[in-house]
Amino acid sequence: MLPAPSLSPKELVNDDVYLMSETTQTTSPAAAGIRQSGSDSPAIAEPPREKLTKKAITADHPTWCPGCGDFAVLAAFYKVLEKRQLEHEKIVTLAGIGCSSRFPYFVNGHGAHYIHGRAVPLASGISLARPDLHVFLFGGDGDGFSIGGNHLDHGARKNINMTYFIMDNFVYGLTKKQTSPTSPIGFKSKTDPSGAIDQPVNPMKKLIAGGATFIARTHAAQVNHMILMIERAFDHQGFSVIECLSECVEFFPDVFDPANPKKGGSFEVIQEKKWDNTPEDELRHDVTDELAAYKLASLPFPGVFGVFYETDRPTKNALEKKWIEPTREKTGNASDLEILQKTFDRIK
Ligand SMILES: Cc1ncc(C[n+]2csc(CCOP(=O)(O)OP(=O)(O)O)c2C)c(N)n1
Ligand code: SF4
Ligand SMILES: [Mg+2]
Repeated sequence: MLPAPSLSPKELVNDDVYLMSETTQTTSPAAAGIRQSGSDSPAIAEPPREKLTKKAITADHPTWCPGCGDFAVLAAFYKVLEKRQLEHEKIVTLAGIGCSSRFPYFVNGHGAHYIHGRAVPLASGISLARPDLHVFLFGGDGDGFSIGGNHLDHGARKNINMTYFIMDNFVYGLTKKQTSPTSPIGFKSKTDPSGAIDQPVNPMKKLIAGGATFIARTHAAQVNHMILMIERAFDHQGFSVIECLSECVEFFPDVFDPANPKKGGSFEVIQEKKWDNTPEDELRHDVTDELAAYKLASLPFPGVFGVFYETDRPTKNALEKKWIEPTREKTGNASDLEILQKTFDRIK
């Protein structure tokens, strides 16, 4: 189990106090926590590299509306790449379709803007084929919980290695204000002119039930907290998901103010167990307790923020590797191309 966060609650709610730790400002892949290639290729000595800066990570200028919550998410992601020195060729940034799904355009690295709702299958293929890459997936509530809801469940139960960051704005932003699966009852939109009548999805409950092995919740107005959640998700082996309340200022303004202290709300952070045998610890949250996570997920809006659930379960990546390697040996360690060629030759 990973250690509990080392930032104090004050640090977590104050965007201005985040400082990069001295120990993490390094270009060494091992020290930076970069997953090493799962292949057996001999290590090639790499020349020393320049420190990765925000400038090098930045690609196109974001095209979101001024004030959109997604800008803060991008800034938090840049910070993590910079802090962990995650080189361009070691990451892949993927997305479906939506305003939030424009994300890969703005990150200098491998990336793809894919079909609406189909980003999890794409990410799954990349994750399984390229264990040396860290797969980051970004998208919206519509992409993740509506059209892609089924894929989300299967990525979760298979525990495929990736970090999925869902920018939940309770609306379809790109297509200009339709009810989304997380829109609250009564929300007036182009699809529900007299107010939504359907019970919304509870993302945390869906993810717990689906079998995701790391589940967290954050808010785009809390940059330090977002950074911490992304890092925790990145360090987790398996299907890690973060739901982030990210305001659509155009089509659902102010909806997340109740969780924003700068707008009179309250941002309540989950206090995780420290296992220090103190009476206070009895009240803290055990992230490995699925039922406790479910209870937290049942709290009324705006709920609480932090890690709801985390468990160790073998990833599909690791399980597949166990039979891919002996099978490869049987072919005399032939390359993918050679195996493909042999298959074609057989069916000629
Ligand atoms: C198969 C398919 N169905 C519908 C659409 C239209 N469409 C594009 S984005 C979108 C919803 C976007 O909402 P969300 O995922 O919440 O992202 P946001 O724009 O709010 O960030 C829809 C319905 C599409 N592009 N492809
Ligand atoms: S429409 Fe909403 S979600 Fe889309 S860019 Fe504008 S503010 Fe952001
Ligand atoms: Mg949305």
